[in-house]
Amino acid sequence: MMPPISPDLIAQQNAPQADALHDEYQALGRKLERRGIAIDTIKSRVKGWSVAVPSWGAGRGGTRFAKFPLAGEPTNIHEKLEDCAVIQQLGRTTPRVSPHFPWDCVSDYAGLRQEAEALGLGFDAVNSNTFQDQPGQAQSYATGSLSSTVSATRAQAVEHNIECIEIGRQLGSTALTVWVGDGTNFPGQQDFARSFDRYLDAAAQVYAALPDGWRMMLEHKMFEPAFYSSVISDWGSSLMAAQELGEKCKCLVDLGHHAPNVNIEQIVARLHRAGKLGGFHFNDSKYGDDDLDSGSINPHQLFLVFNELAEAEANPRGGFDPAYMIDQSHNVTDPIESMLASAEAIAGCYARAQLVDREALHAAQEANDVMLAFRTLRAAYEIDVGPILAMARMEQGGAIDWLTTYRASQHRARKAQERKAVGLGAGIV
Ligand SMILES: [Mn+2]
Repeated sequence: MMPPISPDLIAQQNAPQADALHDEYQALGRKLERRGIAIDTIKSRVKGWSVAVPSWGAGRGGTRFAKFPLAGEPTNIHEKLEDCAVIQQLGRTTPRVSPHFPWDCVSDYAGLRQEAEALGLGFDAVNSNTFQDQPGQAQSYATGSLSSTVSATRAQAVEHNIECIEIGRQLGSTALTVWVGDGTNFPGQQDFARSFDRYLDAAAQVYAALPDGWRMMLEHKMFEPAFYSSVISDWGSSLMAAQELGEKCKCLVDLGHHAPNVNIEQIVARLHRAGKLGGFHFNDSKYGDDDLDSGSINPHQLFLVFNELAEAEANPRGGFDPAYMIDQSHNVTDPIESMLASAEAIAGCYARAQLVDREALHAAQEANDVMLAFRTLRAAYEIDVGPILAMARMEQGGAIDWLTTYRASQHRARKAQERKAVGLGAGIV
């Protein structure tokens, strides 16, 4: 299968920029060398680091109010894979796609896996969906799903999750991410303890179906669609559930799913301490679960999260293997451009966290030298790692300037001729 973007076009776009990039890379290399850091080592780590993209992120998202479709937007998993391949071709950081069911259902999963492989892609965690009803569904999730008071509804939600595991097995995935919208809108609507019990009982049936080597990741969210209480509302509830369910169950942190101003980097450190840090959903937020592009609002917070991840990696306490995924809603941009920008922002924070002088930081922490500890951390954040990321991309066949190259490819305009128009329905929020 031909890659969606011509490698010749990428090379042609890179050529006039290569000299400047080498110059900037070498200048940054000299700067880092004075701090005792070998730039090529950081570049190698960047090349070895990756983040998954969600299949639903390839389309225009929406808010609760509206969705503005884009001409040439993908309308099925095959077209979504094609766009994800463009993101990977140009950015070289996103080799895996996280599918979502039932939207990505097909009749032949072995064929879908081959199709992805031919595009240079693999599959990451599978995501179940019990937060909305599907046509023809026997039980409604209006009363909740895994925590519903209706036993037939809980059974249906369990069955759907087990079906997702089976699909994931065929796709080469090794993780199931479970987010439930279960909760209440009124005080007194449900009993907090009994709804948690019901959730745990149903989740245990899903857990029991996990194949060897699989993980089940619980994604907490404070509010929305339930606005008074959510069953798995925060990292405390998530941790309690993961500890009760067992070794294969971990907690997943979506950056937009917390109360405003919560110290997310500390949550990361706590979950790692408990051996329950399963993975991340990256996005950014100004007010709530805004699902804005990663690093677009608060890049410093993203850096601080990666600083904790670097600490965790250096001190694995029996295991460190978090699953990284972008989880955003692209309402006003081309999703390919947004995911390329986000992947670059996330990889940039990963790279900066590698530049922290950990020995100096730990020494300053032990000596209670507050300003030195702060300055040591901040010094890494202030370094422009752009040349490292661009060099890593170019050496792997990606684009130095992914935005200009993507636009020069006319990919979206070509797809607008080939693909059927997308409907005006509300997006996934
Ligand atoms: Mn998420």
